[in-house]
Amino acid sequence: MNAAEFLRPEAWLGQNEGPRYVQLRQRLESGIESGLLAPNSSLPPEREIAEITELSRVTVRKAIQELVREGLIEQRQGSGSFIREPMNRMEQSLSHLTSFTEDMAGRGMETTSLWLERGVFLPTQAEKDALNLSDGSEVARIHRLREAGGRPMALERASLPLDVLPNPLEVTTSLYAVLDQRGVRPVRAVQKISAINLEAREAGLLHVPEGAAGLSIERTSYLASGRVAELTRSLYRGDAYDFVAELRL
Ligand code: 16G
Repeated sequence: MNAAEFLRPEAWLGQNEGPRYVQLRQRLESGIESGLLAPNSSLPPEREIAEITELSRVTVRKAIQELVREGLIEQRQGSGSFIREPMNRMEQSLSHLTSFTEDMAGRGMETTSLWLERGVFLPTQAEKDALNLSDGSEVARIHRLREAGGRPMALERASLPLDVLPNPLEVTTSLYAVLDQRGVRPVRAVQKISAINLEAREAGLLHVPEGAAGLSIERTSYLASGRVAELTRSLYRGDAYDFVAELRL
């Protein structure tokens, strides 16, 4: 069956089954789910879908816009709408204090970073409080887009006291590898996870539509001495991760 046959309205469009754009959206979703509308293939043009389904172009556009918002379809300037490649979700254990580089290496993936900010700065009040910084002290900050296997995964902003990381420029790939070498790798961490909707700039960097679901994870990690080593806020793509915690009695 090709896309045009699949969209013929006799098979799915009903009089009393709710708004027509919702019915069309559901039909397209089921085509994507079953693989009939394959990843990276193009969707027939709006005009053609309108002809096949006998729906108005406004209705067709509305259905497609919802699929774009859901991240199932991508609109490429000048060349139409395409089915997006689904993200393979990754399971991430919440019981080991590992780094992004280690997590991805464990899955056979190489990581790369796009640097957004890296240097020594005056701390914000939140950094002062979290890192117990004394008045007048500065903070090392690294902000990067983290990619694995060439795909953007998370935006991460880490802040560390200068005695833990005096020179943030030393970090070229893994922050934890640098801390390890310096003998200040954290041994314990507390994480707070919250659901968010990604704002335009964040969504753009993560290659998802504005407002897409994301996970915000704030990690505060500690040295064996009890000193706070790191305050990091990571924004993960919501379609990329499942966080898994093991519970025992
Ligand atoms: C992880 C940590 C982050 C840490 C980073 C170090 C979470 C939620 N966050 O992304 O706190 O700074 O790893 O990674 O897991 P790196 O050693 O690869 O730079």
